[in-house]
Amino acid sequence: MEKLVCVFLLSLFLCTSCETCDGDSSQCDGDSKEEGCGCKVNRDSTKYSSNEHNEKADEQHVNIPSDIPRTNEMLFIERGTFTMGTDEPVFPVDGEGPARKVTVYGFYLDKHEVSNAEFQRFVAETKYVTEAESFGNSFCLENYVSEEVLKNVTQSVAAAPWWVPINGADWRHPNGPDSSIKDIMDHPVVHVSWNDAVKYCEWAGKRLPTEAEFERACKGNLKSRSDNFPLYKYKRKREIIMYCVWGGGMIVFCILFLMFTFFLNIASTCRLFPWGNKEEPKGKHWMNIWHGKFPSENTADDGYHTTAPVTEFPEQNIFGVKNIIGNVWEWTQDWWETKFTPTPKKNPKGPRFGTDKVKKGGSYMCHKNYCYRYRCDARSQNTPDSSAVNLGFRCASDTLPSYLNDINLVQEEVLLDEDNIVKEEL
Ligand SMILES: [Ca+2]
Ligand SMILES: [Ca+2]
Repeated sequence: MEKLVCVFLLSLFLCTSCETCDGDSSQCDGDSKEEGCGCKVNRDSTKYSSNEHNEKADEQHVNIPSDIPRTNEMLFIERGTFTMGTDEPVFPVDGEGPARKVTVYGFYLDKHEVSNAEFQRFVAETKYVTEAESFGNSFCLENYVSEEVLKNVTQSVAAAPWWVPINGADWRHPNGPDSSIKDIMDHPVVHVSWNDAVKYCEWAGKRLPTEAEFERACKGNLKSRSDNFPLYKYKRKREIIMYCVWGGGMIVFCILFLMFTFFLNIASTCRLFPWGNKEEPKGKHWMNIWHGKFPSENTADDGYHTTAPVTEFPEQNIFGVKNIIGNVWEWTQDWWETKFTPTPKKNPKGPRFGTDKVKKGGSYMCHKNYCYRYRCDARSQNTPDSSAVNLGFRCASDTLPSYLNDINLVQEEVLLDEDNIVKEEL
């Protein structure tokens, strides 16, 4: 009997531990959307003329150091059906759920976020002027703007005073007019609007990924627990434990049931991140987020206070993507909506119209206690002309642009069998 009690208690412990992968939603206020993950830009400033900006751009041209390799290669993301969204949303108001089966056709996706160096090539060739440059301002995080520049700031976001509109902040000056990208050419370009990102992708012979494509690439063939055990989504472990307490004579059955569900899901429980559920598997950092107490303390445990090079951190899943979670938020094609149904869909492209565009992946400003959106299911939005110091993008394409044939590290065949998928899980 003692052994039986031990097994029962062990099962309860294991199941309770497993619940931690749901995320501690109680620490994250779903109403904090406007406060932490971005802010809408009031684009009512007068635009500079293109000529004026081209002259400024020429003056401020930044050479690309010769030791910075190209980071424009693309990965092949094979056709597949995956679970988009979740039935256990941390922020229900964001439209993180419900979970639904979505089939995405095969496509190519940039392995990296678009870097300053890559964007510099685009601007040098096209003389393109970003919207932040045209409007003359963009949003920065107060912590990294110089005192000199902050003296002239008269506005902030009431609900998020650390967001400040800075005149002269743009992709060449990420933290205000007295900052530079000279030493961070391999970091992701920021202060690019959705409209800017579309222009870059067109120039590169690519396009922005749909939200479904982004999430497919993020989840990397890892399965949701409801894939392996559909009953789970209706009978959560916490509920099962309550049945056991009330069941009395059903204890033996419950023990067997709990053990069965645990072992069935041990290799594929819930999927918060591209690599699995642990934020720092094996004690290592796999992404660039905020460590410390936001916004007052940034311990940079992952090595970076703000952006990191687009090549930094391990490939985040079997597809080989880097920083698809963390570093900077990334624009997608889709217009924003929050009402979804569980109906399976094929290659969804979002609503036809809208006011905001979807961004995915979270940024270096995200913390679990604040804007816990560095998860594959998480999503947020901004108007297409918005820009900020933590918002960038990467491109997708239906076919591989011919100029990439020689340098692309395409994964023509992705390991699909379950054994290999399990090996990749952490
Ligand atoms: Ca960091
Ligand atoms: Ca990212």
